Parts: sequence; structure tokens; C-alpha cells
Amino acid sequence: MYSGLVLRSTGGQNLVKILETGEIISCAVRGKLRLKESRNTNPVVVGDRVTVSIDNVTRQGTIEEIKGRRNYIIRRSTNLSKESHILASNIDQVFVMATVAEPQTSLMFIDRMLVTAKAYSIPAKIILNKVDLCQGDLEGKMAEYLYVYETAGYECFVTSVTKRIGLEVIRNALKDKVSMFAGHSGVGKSLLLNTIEPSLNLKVGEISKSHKQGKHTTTFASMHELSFGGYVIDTPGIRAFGLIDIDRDELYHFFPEIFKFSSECKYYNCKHIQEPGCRVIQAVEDEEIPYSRYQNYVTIFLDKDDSKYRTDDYQ
Ligand SMILES: Nc1nc2c(ncn2[C@@H]2O[C@H](COP(=O)(O)OP(=O)(O)OP(=O)(O)O)[C@@H](O)[C@H]2O)c(=O)[nH]1
Ligand SMILES: [Mg+2]
Ligand SMILES: [Zn+2]
Repeated sequence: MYSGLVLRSTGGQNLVKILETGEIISCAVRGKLRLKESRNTNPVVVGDRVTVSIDNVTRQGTIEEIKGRRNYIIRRSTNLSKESHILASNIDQVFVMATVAEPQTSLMFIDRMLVTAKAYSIPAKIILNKVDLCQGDLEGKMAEYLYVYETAGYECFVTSVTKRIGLEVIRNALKDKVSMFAGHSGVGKSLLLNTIEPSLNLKVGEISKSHKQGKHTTTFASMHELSFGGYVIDTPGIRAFGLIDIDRDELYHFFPEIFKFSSECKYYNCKHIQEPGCRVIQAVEDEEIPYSRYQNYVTIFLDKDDSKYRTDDYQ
């Protein structure tokens, strides 16, 4: 038996790096394991640590066991479906990549991704890409995004991948870590990774002229080893991010700056919606908490769609 790291998992075939030998082989999944995990759309996910047996003659591998996941990031597959989907597991940090143009990422989309990362205890950082396109109004918009997330306490990187601005500091942040990249289609995830590590040769798409959006060029998540240490996970563009597994009353725990002020609220079980003596609301008025963050907190809190708060126990 060998220890493996899942680099890719598509259509029943899994690309696994054998840690003892460094060899990368294709592996099937042992039938009983598929059955056990059948509630999930994909039993094996990128980032999984697995136990593998290898046939001496064919060199074909079989995944015999999935080791316990240190963490994972999950989302509802689509807005309508109740299905959930693990994007990747055993992640050290997630980079939420956003752009204010071509395509435009909303603050709500970023907030939902940040809530999810926080709920799974995965540190999140924000990349604001395509700063080269930001003139006039867009320059102001970029500054607003930067203000919102820096005030909220997140580390932000402003970049232009095509003009090679701001990339060195990201490269340094990737060293020796497992980093996942997520965001809408077309924000530049794959091009950024190719630029930092040219040997990756990931497929890069175009922006549609009419919709100013990406064309879903990356179609499956894949993990790649970096020559200077660490791994990156490129993921397909996400249209909308459905939250799951979150207890409504705990939602404020996942907005770090709201959580920080909540201990000073008058009522012990304050939900920070309209309670008297709410320190969070005071902080919003004093601009210590960005208004958009608070507004999105309230919107998610009041959202009637209960499936958002549905609990699933994956492991
Ligand atoms: N102007 C400008 N264009 C960029 C920048 N970064 C990426 N692009 C362009 O954006 C387009 C999409 O880039 P990709 O790397 O394929 O985007 P992606 O996020 O991987 O998209 P999906 O795989 O569909 O999720 C390409 O045409 C890139 O050249 C940038 O900093 N500035
Ligand atoms: Mg891509
Ligand atoms: Zn409060």
C-alpha cells in the first residue's frame, strides 16, 4: 500500500501522486468505497489523502481508502438543486479572485465565499485582478472593494496578471502551502497560475465580447505542485455560490469584523439586526464596519431559503 495525494478527479478516473515515489498514476476507486460515499456526487476530491494499491503488472492504481479530511470547502451545486459538492479538501488557504470589470464580481459573491471559507476554518485572501482595466469609475470601484475588505481585516492583493503587476507577493504567499483559487469564470485564475509557474500550461479562455464574462474554460479542479514549494488548486469558474452548513444564529461568527464588535452588544444573544444597544450597528454607523458587509450579513441572515442552513455531515 502507498500513500497518495489526489491531483484530479473526473469521471471515475483519478490522478494521484504517490508520495513515496513521486510517481503520478491513474487510479480507479474501490467499489465499496464508491458505495459508502454515494450520497456525495464525487466520493474522491482534489486534495484528498488516500491509500492506494498498485497492480505490479499494469501499474494501474486503486484507491482503497480516503483518509480523514482536515478540512474541505463545499457549496451547493446550483442555486436550485439541493445537491452539494465538495470543491477540494485539505487546503491551507483560499484565494478569492475577483474583478470589478470583465467580469464584474459582486461584493455579495465575495462575502459568501468568505463566509464559507471562515465556516470551514480556511484562511481566505482576496485578489483584485485586472487593475489595468480600472480607469475612471472602475478605479473608484476597485478602491471601494479594497477599502471594504481591508477594513474587514482581509489581506488583499491588487494585481494585473497581463501587465505583471503585484504577482511577486502572491508567489511568496504560495510557497510551501496548499492554496486554492476560486472565483467567477474569466477573472484570470488559470492565467495567474500559468504566469507564476509557466510549466503548468493551464488552458486560458477569452472574455466574451457581448457579455464581458468568461466562458468556463477550466472545467474541473486540478492540483499542481509548485517548483518553489507548495501546491495550487485551479478550479472552474463559479457562477453563484450557495452557502450550506451554516447555523443562522452563528452567521455573525463568519464575518470577523462583526464578530469582533459582537462581544460588546447589550444583549447576550444579540443577532445584530435591530436590537437596542447593538454595538455592531453602532460600529456600522461609525464606519468601523463597512456598510456593504453589514448589509450582506443582514441579507444572508434574513434569506428565507432554508436549504442554505441545511446541515450535512461529510467526512
Ligand atoms: N486585461 C486583463 N485581462 C486579464 C487579466 N488576467 C487575465 N485576463 C484575461 O482574462 C481572460 C480569462 O482568463 P482565465 O485565466 O482563463 O480565467 P479563469 O478565471 O481561469 O476562467 P475559468 O477557467 O473559465 O473559470 C483571458 O483572456 C485573460 O487574458 C488581467 O490582469 N488584465
Ligand atoms: Mg481557468
Ligand atoms: Zn448586536
